[in-house]
Parts: sequence; structure tokens; C-alpha cells
Amino acid sequence: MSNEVADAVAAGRPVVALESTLLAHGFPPGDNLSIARRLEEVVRAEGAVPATIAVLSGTPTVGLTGDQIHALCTGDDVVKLSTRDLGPAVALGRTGATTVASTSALAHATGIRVFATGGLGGVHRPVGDSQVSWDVSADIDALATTGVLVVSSGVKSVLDVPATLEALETRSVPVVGYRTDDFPAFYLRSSGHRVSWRVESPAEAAAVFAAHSRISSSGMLLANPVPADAEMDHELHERLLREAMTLLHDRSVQGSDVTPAMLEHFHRASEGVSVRVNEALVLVNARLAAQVAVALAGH
Ligand code: PSU
Ligand code: MN
Repeated sequence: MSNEVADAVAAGRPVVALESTLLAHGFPPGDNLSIARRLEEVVRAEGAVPATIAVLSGTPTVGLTGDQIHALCTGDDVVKLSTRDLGPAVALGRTGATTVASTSALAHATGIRVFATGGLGGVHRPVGDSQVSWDVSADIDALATTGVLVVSSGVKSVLDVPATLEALETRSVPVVGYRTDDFPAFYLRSSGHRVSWRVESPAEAAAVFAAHSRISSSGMLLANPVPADAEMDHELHERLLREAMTLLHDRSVQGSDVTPAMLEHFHRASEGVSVRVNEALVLVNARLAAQVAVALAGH
């Protein structure tokens, strides 16, 4: 842990964890570094301490320095690390970016309770002629077993949204809309599916998580839609989604490559429109997470 993050956690001051897979594998090189810095600025502006998390040469690191963020965003041998990959990466001395699942694990292990990301991983849609998909992100089970509050703009519509919501319900993870009754679909404000609870303020979100944490060891998902003026055009979104599904099938993309391959297609085929939407939503999520962390520090 950086000294700043360790001190803040020890003193009970607000801290917000930030993941690094969205930087290393979600945003294109060039955009990722400036976005990483702006995410930290947004968190600080709200009075919380940012803790960007990754594994550097085998060391799980909570609270990357500016130079470490730079190395992660520009390095060409940065592995995507979900929770199952942490042991191998540590033992073999590798550098890697952490997903929602592994960032949650490291945040929780170091006493950080609030975490901002863009989109949560979830249940994938079946590809080709299959009826069901066995591709279920480890993010889902991480939320079920790790007591952190994750702020995300729902899940991408490239996933099976109703199946993802069912999986969260089965695992008793509260899904709470921030000023919305609809579960957001990342690039779009609504997936067309409802959430069961909604809150109107960071104080309410913090109160819900504090109450939840007293009776359950699971995490909670606070679903924050992309700002209306940054939402993706619905027709463009439909087209990109159709193309991405075809591409995954034609190229037999599998495993941890699925999400990066889809994002890459969205960025390229929309000529950067998807990057701007993604940036807008992740910044509002960082701001909201910081506001909730500040409110939670009073509980
Ligand atoms: N959704 C995005 N951008 C991302 C991810 C998800 O819009 O970069 C990343 C997150 O780090 C998430 C991970 O935790 O992908 C999920 O990957 P998988 O489905 O392989 O578990
Ligand atoms: Mn997967």
C-alpha cells in the first residue's frame, strides 16, 4: 500500500479503489493515461484518496504512483489478471492489470470499502448456436463474497443482462439504482430491466451499504447511468453490438479475451465515439464513489 492510502485507511478517512484492467485493456493507449489521471483527480476533488490497484513485477500494489500508472498504461506486456490469476502473477513476478474481481479482493484485503469502475463483468450471451454460455465473469462471485461497494454503469449490453441480474439475485448481492429505476447498460442509460432498489443521494447509498454490511458479508452494486448528454446513439449501439457478436463468433474469441476484443471493436468501428462515452461514465462513477466513501466514513 502507498503510505497515503495506508494512512487514510488507518485513520478511517475515505478511500476509493480504482481498477486497472479498464486502463490497460479497456481504453486505447494514449487515452488511458489521461483518463487514469483524471479519475484520481475527480476522487480527490470530492475529498477522498484514490487507490489505483495493479500487480507490479509480482507485487500487488494498492495506490499506484504517477510513474507506476504511466508504466502500466504504456507497457506492452501487461496481463489481464482476474482473482485466479493473482497467485501465478505474484509467484512468477509478472506485471498485470486487475479486473473488478481481483481489484475488489485487494481492496477488501487492505480495508478499502468503496470501488469505482466502468462496467461490471457478467454473464455472457451465447455465441453461435449455443443455447447457454458458460462464460460468467468472476466479478459476479467476487461481489457475492467480498464486502465492497462497487459503483458501475451497470453491465455492457454485449452481456446477457437479465441473466446477469438473476446471477446477482441468486448470490444475494443488492443492486441499487442511483437516481434510476432501470439497470443501466453501460453505453445506454437503460437496459430495459428494472432494479429493485433506488437511492437519491450519496448519503442514502452509504446508509444502505452500512446497513447491508451489518447483516451480510457480500458486496453491493450501485448502478449509476451514463450522463444523458453522453449516452451513445441507440442505432449506432445496435449496429456495434451486432457486429461485435459476429466478430466473436467468426474469430472464436474466448475466455478473458472476450471483453477486450469487444471493446476494441466498439472503439474502432465507432471511430472513438465509444471511448468518449466510456470516459464520461467512468468519471461520473469515480465522483459518485468518492461522495459515497465520504458519506460512509461517517457511519
Ligand atoms: N467492462 C468494460 N470495460 C472493461 C471491463 C469490463 O466496459 O475494461 C473489464 C473489467 O475489469 C471487468 C473485466 O472486471 O473486464 C471483466 O472481464 P471478464 O468478463 O473476463 O471477467
Ligand atoms: Mn469471461
